[in-house]
Amino acid sequence: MKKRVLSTLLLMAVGLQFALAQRLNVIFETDMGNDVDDALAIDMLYKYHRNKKINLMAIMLNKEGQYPPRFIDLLNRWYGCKKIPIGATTREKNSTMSHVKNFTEVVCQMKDEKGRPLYKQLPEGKENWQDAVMLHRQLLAKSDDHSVTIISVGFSNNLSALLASQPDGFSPMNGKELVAKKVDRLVVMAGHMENPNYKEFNVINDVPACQKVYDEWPTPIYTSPFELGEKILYPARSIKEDFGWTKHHPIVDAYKNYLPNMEDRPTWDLTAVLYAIDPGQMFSLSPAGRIKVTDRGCTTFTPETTGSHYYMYTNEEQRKQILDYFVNMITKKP
Ligand SMILES: [Ca+2]
Repeated sequence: MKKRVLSTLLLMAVGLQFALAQRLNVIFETDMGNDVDDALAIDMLYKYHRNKKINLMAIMLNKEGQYPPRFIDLLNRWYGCKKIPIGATTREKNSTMSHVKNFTEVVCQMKDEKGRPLYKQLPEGKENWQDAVMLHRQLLAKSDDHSVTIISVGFSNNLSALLASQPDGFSPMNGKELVAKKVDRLVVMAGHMENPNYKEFNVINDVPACQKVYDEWPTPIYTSPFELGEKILYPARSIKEDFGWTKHHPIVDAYKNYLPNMEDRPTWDLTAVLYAIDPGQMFSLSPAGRIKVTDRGCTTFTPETTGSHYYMYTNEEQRKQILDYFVNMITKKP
């Protein structure tokens, strides 16, 4: 009898290890606060994490200010994922949107009928986030080789600084060596592959950093360009009608604050998350090639058999499938 219990336990342990090994390790880089597609995208990540499809190792802010990381802390608590570490950029005022009061601040400051914070969060004045580049290095150093997927849906400042980082207490490798050894691939929302004159927001907010990442990143890069997410609109109708199961929802509040007139919104950042984690047959992929970022912030793709850059595109059928997937997932309870 004892033997049987032991062998059952052993089988369970092996099964658990297998399940853990199957989980995709993900680090998320976001400019949360500039547009609400980051908020919709992170809803998906929390659900993948809670369903054990991924191990969300960290959430990194490449947008400056205290409210973007404060908002992530609030979301971590709301989704029951308090242990996910938060990294923040140390760079000051790096984006064209720095001056705008954005939904991260608004949602953090929402109050209930008794004047208390509507959503549980870190007390004012406290910080539980750390330097994003240090956190990247710390997490990569202890990861298995080629086991980490980085999804970047904002600016490239943190990733560029990671590449430039030097050996430290976490690893004797420099940033580029560390990425080459530990990262499997980078999935990015950036640029425009159909219009070589288009200055895409994520690119132009830090052109030198974006150039450095596309020129020097030592693993394959998969890019979801502007025109992909632009053609798949998240329906505001869903935000208005599909969340009756909860009185308060921080992503719904973020959406309403960002788009008070309740327009539909392109799904740029969501497409990068979906491609990285559960693409199915919903995307088509370019041949191998090389993406270059011009000094003006435009992007070009040149096919090259030895290239390590790819970009995604979709047909109408795929776009329908992707939109159904997004609405179905985002409207579900976590
Ligand atoms: Ca974004």
